[in-house]
Amino acid sequence: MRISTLLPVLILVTSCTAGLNDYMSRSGSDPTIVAPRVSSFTEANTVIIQWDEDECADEYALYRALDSDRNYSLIYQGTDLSFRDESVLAETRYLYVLYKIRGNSEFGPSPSVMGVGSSTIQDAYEPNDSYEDATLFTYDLYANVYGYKSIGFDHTIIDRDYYCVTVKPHMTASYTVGITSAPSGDNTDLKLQRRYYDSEDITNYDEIAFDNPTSDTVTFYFAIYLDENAIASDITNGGGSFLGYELEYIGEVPSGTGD
Ligand SMILES: [Ca+2]
Repeated sequence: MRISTLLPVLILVTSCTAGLNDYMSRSGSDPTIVAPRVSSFTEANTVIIQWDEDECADEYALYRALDSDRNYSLIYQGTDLSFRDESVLAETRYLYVLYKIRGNSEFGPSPSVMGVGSSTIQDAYEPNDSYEDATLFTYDLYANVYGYKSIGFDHTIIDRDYYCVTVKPHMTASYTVGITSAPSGDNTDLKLQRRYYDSEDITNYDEIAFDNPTSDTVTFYFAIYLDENAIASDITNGGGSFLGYELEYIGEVPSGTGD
């Protein structure tokens, strides 16, 4: 009985205290200038920009520019903590900066972040952007990698797809990475990096072997990504693209018998 009468009072006191703290911190210090976060490839032709709440700010103002001209204009102002930019052109790079508004003062700009309008979206195995998040290869799959660089190369987005394969004791397993639209044996714009090794070029549908001479099943890790030189060769133009590929299992032979 006593507890039930106390509870509403406690809740009221707690919320009042928080409100008072909000007000005091807001008037005491300026908002923090921080770059927003951006994701470009989860929905077609949509860039999503997010930022954290700042108790010292009344509102947020998001500005956007084409990477090609860097003339910023306001696209959102308000109290939300994210904005869906659906008015982007396909295959077009944008820069976003965030300002924070308190009273009549505007604080910013934040460092810029790059977003990309893209009609192609990331593959179904994302996020496999690190060895910890590597996709265990269990069957042939289609995926894609993307890479974009701004003019001046001050912003770079490079997708790296991490995979792992398990190879039985004393066996060598082979895989291919291929671009379906290109002939076998062609150079691709893709790179392969086996964990702990230097990167290597991927030749279209050439076999990539993982040799396990040990008596235990071994898991091999590797990454596939776009060659930086293929993304943008000219610092004054920037550039970027998506490239789809298939990863296939070819077969296995006893370790030491392959060529
Ligand atoms: Ca990918």
